Amino acid sequence: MLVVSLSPSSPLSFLPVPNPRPFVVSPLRRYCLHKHHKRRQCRGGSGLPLHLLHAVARRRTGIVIDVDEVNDIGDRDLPVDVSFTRRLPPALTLVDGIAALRRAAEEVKASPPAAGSGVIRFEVLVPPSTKALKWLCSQFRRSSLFPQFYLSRKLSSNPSVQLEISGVGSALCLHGSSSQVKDGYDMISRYISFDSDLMGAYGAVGMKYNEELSSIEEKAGSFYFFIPQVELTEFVGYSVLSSTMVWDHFVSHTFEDSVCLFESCFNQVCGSYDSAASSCYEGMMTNYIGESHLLETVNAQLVYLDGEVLVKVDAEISMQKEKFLMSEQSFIRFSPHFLFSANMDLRSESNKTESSIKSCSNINSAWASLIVEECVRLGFTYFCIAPGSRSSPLALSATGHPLTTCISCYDERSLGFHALGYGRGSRKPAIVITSSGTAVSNLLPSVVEASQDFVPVILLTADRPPELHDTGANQAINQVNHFSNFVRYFFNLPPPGDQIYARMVLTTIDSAAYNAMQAPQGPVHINCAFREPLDHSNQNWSFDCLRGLDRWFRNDEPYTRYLEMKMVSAFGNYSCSVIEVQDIIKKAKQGLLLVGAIHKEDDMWAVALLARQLSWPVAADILSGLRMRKVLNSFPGFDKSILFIDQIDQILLSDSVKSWINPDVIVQIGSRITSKRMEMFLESCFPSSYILIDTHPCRHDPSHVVTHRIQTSVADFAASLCQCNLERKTSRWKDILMVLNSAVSQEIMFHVHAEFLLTEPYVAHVIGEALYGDAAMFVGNSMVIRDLNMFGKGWLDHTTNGDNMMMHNIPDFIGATVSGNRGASGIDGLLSTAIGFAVGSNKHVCCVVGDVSFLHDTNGLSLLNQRAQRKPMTVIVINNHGGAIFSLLPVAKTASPQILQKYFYTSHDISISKLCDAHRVKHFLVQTKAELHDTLVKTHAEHLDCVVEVENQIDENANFHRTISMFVDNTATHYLEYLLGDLYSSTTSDLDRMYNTKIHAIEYMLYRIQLSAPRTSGISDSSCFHEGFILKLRMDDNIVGFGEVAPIEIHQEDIIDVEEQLRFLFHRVKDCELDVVPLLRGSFSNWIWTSIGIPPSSVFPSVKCGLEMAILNLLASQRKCRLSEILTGSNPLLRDQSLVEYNQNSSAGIHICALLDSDGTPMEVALAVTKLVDEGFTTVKLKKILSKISCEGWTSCKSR
Ligand SMILES: Cc1ncc(C[n+]2csc(CCOP(=O)(O)OP(=O)(O)O)c2C)c(N)n1
Repeated sequence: MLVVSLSPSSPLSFLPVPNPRPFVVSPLRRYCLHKHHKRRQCRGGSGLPLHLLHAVARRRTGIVIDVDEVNDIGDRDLPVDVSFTRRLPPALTLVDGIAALRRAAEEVKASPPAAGSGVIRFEVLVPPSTKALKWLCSQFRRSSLFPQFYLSRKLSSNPSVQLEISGVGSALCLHGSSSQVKDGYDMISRYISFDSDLMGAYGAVGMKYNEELSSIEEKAGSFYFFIPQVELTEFVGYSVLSSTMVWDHFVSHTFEDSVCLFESCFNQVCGSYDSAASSCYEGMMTNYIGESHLLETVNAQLVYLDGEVLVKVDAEISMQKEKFLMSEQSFIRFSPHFLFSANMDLRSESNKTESSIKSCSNINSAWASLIVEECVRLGFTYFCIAPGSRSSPLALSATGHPLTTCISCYDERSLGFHALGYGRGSRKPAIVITSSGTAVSNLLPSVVEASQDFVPVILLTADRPPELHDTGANQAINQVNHFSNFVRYFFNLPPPGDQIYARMVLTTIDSAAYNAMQAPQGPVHINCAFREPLDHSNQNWSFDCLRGLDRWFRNDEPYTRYLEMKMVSAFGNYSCSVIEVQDIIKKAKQGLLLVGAIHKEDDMWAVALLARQLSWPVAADILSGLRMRKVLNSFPGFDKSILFIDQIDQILLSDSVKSWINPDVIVQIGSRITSKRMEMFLESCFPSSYILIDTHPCRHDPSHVVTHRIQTSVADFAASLCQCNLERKTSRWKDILMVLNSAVSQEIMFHVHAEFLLTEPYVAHVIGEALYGDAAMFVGNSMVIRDLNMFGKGWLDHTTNGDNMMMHNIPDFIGATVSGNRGASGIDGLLSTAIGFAVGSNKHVCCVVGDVSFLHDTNGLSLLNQRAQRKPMTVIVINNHGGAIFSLLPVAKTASPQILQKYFYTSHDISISKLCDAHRVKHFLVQTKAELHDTLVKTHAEHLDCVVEVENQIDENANFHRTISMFVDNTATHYLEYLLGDLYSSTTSDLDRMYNTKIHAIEYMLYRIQLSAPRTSGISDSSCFHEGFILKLRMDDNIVGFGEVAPIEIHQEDIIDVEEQLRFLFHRVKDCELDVVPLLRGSFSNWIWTSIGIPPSSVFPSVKCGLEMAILNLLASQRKCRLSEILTGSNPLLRDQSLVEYNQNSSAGIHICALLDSDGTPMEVALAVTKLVDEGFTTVKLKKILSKISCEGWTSCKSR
């Protein structure tokens, strides 16, 4: 039995549990528990007298039902009268989300429901940086709203997903003891709405909580559950904020009461939440808990119930904790001073810093400890340490601090890149510690990359003291301003001495950190000279130098905090120049949204909302995270709300498209663009306005085309546009772009899949299949990033589908981070950067690099071997045995093969497998498509760090790239010509009309034709007739098109089944829009899927064929042209010659089809064909008798 009680007058008592489960807590957490057990003054965390807080807390409780006191349940176990959940549109920020919930509640308040009982729930998707624990700690420190809780639990998918939820307030509370357990659960289920997967109740079973006494006691059968007023549920890529209003006349809690409660709750929730706050959770937890008593126990673990769980427990009489969804970690605060937690990672006591600094054996060690502690307080806890003697004080302090994570590497160049990668992933700096001399110089490549691409890194380089400089002393070089203007800040710390106030050390770190994090972010360098002793040898020093640090010793915060004063205009208006930009955007006729490299998930979130708002076509760069977006909805076409022109780079291969596109306004988010073709296009297209948005102030405008430069976040920019009511315009230009994108995408897909060999474009095309859950990509330079930009595509996350609780209301897609070293685009340090990125982002990283790049950084393999605090990663090396990129550059046409091989490709036959072996890193070699797939599945399943080597050849790769480019160029040119051709240019809105064309009615008629001889393909009978259906489609404007549905036995089609399917299609096809594009190039199946909404494979071939024919005939009648023109475009003069040939070789000239028996000699057949051609037949189909692969009649021969 566990009994804990707490009242203002009695200290917390904690009696041992009879069969205690082992605590899953680290020594640190045990220590923290000990600290909080100390008796405190009877004051709440906010400093208010305790009794007052008690009173406030109780006033704000919603419905409370003590099940033990309910004698007669009656029909209270029936569902409430009204129960619904409304999902509001996604919000740009958490503040917007809160405002949206408030507005929704206001609406309900304005027209209150008449029902006597009900549950109304609102949910809003908020940006991914809104984290449950952070929200709780930063929001509710001074709140008098209780209970406040946090829980996390692993979902059982593979790999498991962590679900984190926190919440405040109680809309409903139900508690009771064993005798009434069943009825109690029935009563909870009364309130749980089944139309919301997220709705749940939280609490404890086997625990009796007494609110009056603030005590909790272990008691079998007891339960305490509450439905929170507001909760935040965190998912991969987004979070959901929800509010719940419950009223019930049975317990005299009216709708007005629930509104009152809601309002008082939201007044508190509106506090600020700084998503960018870099301080670590541990620090936040300490502040949040403040002076309260904390009880840590696994027995009082939170459990939670959703609708599904309730159904299961409902039938049970005796309740056990195991039957519920248990949290792995939980935390609940019932009052300002009564809280308990299970398995939480809480912060150590303060005051410890003072003693640890004062116990330093010498001043070097004291300064090093101050530096490390200040970094930790700033939230920078990742230390990358290179070996060296002069840096010993720093290395010893960093490794000795309880909250740091350290990694080492003998190669400073790799280490520097690793720190860069960490900064890329976490958007906060890693700290690099090196010795003096060339150890420092080796950091230059990574410093250059960090500087060019605005990645924060803090370099602490050890140095000799001044008296050893310029004297020929060993390993002493000039390290002052070593990185010149590649760093944002440099400071040369004097050698430590107790005559200097230690505060100076702290302000130096704070200043460096500020400069690293302030736009433009980047690397900062502090050179730290040390005299001996460099180890822990004793050497007296005076504590006088610590004067002024009392406040710092007492708290957990950095010495100097740099605060931002946000200027808010008195009228909430934007400046004239911003209004000017809004105006330009409003008036744009052909606006294009270009998304360059962006790094934060919140920015991807904001861009998606911005794109929806603008309704412009979106061209997303591979580094935007939106190109290889994670598709959450498995129904293709569901993300139609945004028109992604993913194939823009390839579409621009066509000169005619390039000169046609002509956007009048371009808005570019994120200043870096990968595609050179795109850059060249931007250079030549001269839009009237080119608006660039990025957080840094630098001139990133290589083509010198930017007319408006706005230094702001995407969210702020999108918010400014929210105000100007953009109208959703449809335009012919946009539609054509969509068509071109779809056609080129089909063309690419065809080529990469049709090629038997495992090609590099194929790898880029399917690599998304290797991603899952919260995966991210790191892409190398050279061909890899270009291939991904050309052939990469979104991916469907299979892992979260089954277990994602919100399948019905999830967004269509979310951004998936793709990172790369594009600041200076070096092929050095890529592996090390990728590993750092995996640590910093805490994601499953898939890294793809070329072989030369890989060889450039094999020392990075030593970092791969240290699995400290990171998820497993897959490194894919595209081994074409040299630098393939040069084979596609002009030099490949002029230089001799020998020169190319040796001085450009740097061809090699180095064994990647043996290099991996040497570092004990798992290696797989793949040579075929099947092997690639199998290996990716295997590495995923086994959670391994591994290198997957994809074998390839430079020349084959170059040829395949050229082939695809040629076909894509032709396709884009052909389609543009087709869409702009005579047929569509006669009136202004032909294309629009095309989209407005709907099937008005569908009819069919059975036909039966007498045959002169039995069918050659008949299996079951030798009947002399052929039967099928004539399909008639009619448009709104009474234009009709006919098709023939001719069931064929070898397709296992039966006339009755076919008729049944036709009848079914009657309803589905009516009112379907005739989007002409998917009908072409064999993509009729797409039309069936996206427009009719049924899987194409379930449609009989004869029905598919007849339907396609009827639609094509319909379109031909509508456009008063021949069927061939519908298929091939109208104006052959505009056509590229190779395209003409290509089309002539396929089916460009189909006029009439003829079917010919081929049972004669080849000569006889040839003569018969010649005769038919002379008669005007352009397409003749040969009937192959022996193999019985025959089609009955002409309906099937025109299908392409
Ligand atoms: C540090 C550095 N050195 C040289 C280059 C020039 N360079 C660009 S791509 C490339 C070849 C890369 O070969 P690989 O990594 O195998 O990729 P692939 O070209 O085969 O895709 C070289 C040497 C560079 N970008 N950075």
